Amino acid sequence: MLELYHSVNSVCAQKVRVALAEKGLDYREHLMTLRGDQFDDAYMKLNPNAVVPTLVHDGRPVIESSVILYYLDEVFPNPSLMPRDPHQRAAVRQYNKLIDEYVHNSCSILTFATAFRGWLSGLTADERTAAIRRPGRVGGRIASNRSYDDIRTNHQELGRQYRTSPERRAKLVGDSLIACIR
Ligand SMILES: N[C@@H](CCC(=O)N[C@@H](CS)C(=O)NCC(=O)O)C(=O)O
Repeated sequence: MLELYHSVNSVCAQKVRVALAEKGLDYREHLMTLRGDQFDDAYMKLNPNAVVPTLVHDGRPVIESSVILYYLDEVFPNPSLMPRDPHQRAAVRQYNKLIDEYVHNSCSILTFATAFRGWLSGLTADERTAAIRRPGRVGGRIASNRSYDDIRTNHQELGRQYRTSPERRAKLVGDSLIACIR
């Protein structure tokens, strides 16, 4: 059985929902609010990073959205989400690596703050700190001027790779795509 811990707005979770839809796989949903439930002990046993998504397959967790995509493609190979050509497969991994290692990290604090702005602005400073639970990480990123430069640089690089690659269709969708997100 497949189970997916996810949240509606999370782009990382949307990636996995697209893959599941594309492969026509049924799964049990665990919809998270990300307003503290990501820190529940039971959830952190599945995903020690306290983020979504987490896929659980026959009781065994798989974390990290890109790793989950590769896992699903290996375990449920039809239809394949990867191109057949090894060079194009390498291009898919390279594109994902850029997103995982740079793009997401540089913008995650801002996107989290934007998505939860309404909720966060209604809390006191102490409540906000308790809710975020990672004051060091969040505060450090916000205080750093590099954050804004990182976001700009990484997104420019993402756009450059996407625009200049002859395999750009393959990078995003492999040889076929009809996904419908639910
Ligand atoms: N590298 C991770 C990132 C996951 C991630 O940051 N998820 C966000 C939503 S897009 C989250 O759960 N945030 C909750 C939090 O930071 O407390 C992945 O690709 O799965």
